[in-house]
Amino acid sequence: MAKHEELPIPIYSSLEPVYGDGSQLEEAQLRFETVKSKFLQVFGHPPHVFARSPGRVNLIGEHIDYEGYSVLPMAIRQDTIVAIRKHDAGETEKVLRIVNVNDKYTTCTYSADPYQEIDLKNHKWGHYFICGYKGYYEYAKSKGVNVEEPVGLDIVVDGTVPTGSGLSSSAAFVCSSTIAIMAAFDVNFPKKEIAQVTCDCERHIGTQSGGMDQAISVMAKCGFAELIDFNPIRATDVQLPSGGTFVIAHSLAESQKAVTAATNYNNRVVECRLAAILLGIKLGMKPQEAISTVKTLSEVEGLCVSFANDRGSSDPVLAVKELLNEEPYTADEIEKITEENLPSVLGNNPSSLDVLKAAKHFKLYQRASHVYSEAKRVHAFKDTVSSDLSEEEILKKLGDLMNESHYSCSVLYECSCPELEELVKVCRDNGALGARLTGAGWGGCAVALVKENIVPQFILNLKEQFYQSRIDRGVINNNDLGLYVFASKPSSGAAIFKF
Ligand code: NG1
Repeated sequence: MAKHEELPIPIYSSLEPVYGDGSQLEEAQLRFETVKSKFLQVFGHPPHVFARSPGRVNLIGEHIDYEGYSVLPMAIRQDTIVAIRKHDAGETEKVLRIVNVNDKYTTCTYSADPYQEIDLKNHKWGHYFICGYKGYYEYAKSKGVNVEEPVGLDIVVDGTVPTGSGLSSSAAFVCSSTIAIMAAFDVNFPKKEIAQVTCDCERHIGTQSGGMDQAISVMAKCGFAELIDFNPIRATDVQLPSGGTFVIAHSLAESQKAVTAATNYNNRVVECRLAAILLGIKLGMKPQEAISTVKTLSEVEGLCVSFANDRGSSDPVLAVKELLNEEPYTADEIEKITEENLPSVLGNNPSSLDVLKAAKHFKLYQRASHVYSEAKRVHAFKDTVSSDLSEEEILKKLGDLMNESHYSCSVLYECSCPELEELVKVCRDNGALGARLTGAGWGGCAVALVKENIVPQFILNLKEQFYQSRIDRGVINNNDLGLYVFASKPSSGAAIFKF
């Protein structure tokens, strides 16, 4: 039998295989009806096909996917639905018109040119669809698919993954867009290839992202979290202990990843790259060789481990501690070691140049320590789940690992914020076995591991101690609380619907 990731995206003619048969199905039926009537109302035709892709919560393994390390997320039920109709070749209007069911997002219109540049200085929600559109053409061409002359596309989108929440609304949108476009052109590919295409094409938005979100959105299986490995992308099922539940809670600080990329997300990618190059040089590589071959910390891990081995340890963090300065580096200090100026070390990549312009200094010691230690925690988490410890002990250990991960994100990687710190503390004070920020951070959600039997009381306490003051101040509406704090079970991955 073909492996799950070798299979193409499933095509269904009813909603049940994805949404089950309970209240979730009713909610989905309503959403699909709304999308369809919006389509008819705006375009005067029904859509040809629908695609959906879920958001995700990352349980452990933060900011290490782009360094080549495995991560451990699960898909959540919130998703993005994209309905699409491909124009006939005879239809004259060669544009892509993207409408959202939510009026907050105004209609975006783009040319049908698949090689258009995305205007990054003028951020629009529709840009994520264009990422998928460009991705489809680039990939289909590379696979020898006859892509023909571009035609117009009509699109309606409906998303329930809260934006800027660290639950990857962006990947849910990029993946559902890419898959809907493929379905409209009547092609389908193995999931692991689509996971790679969608990861590559989301980078058109200007973030140098890793592949975690797209991989889980495309390859998730109902009932399992997944250990995602990279190079090549692979997913291994992880059965979570039944006595624990993951509760997701929004800090209500919105994290605009694409807008803050130069100081936050891409800044960390660049710092990791520089840390890796410096470690490579300190461990015997010629500067030129390190610059041209080392892209990620995982590539110099072997050297760091050998260094540690010689000192009776197997921990790469030992090399970081002994070879990098704890004090932040200036650009000059790094250039003395690389013997080349930083723009050229970073290949004059435009988004890396934006990072250099914005950065005062570079905290290489802290970032590398986080990455190596977080990578270890992911495997410790996976091993704990499959160990023969008692369920009580397993849950306790998973909670401890989550707490350590949060500490590392907050102190070493500095991707937390005051609201997340407060929320994580409230979670722990109310019985969470572990709690941590999830996703890129700088706002967005926390995830807490809570014993199944206290979940309702836990959520009530969070309401009282974190959300009530925000409801009183009008930050959120009392009736919307369920959108901001909820228990989540692992959901299924992307799907195509043809009715
Ligand atoms: P969010 O911002 O939560 O969607 C981002 C990246 C991930 C990963 C995490 C941090 C994208 C699409 N996703 O996730 O690849 O690096 O941050 O672990 O940029």
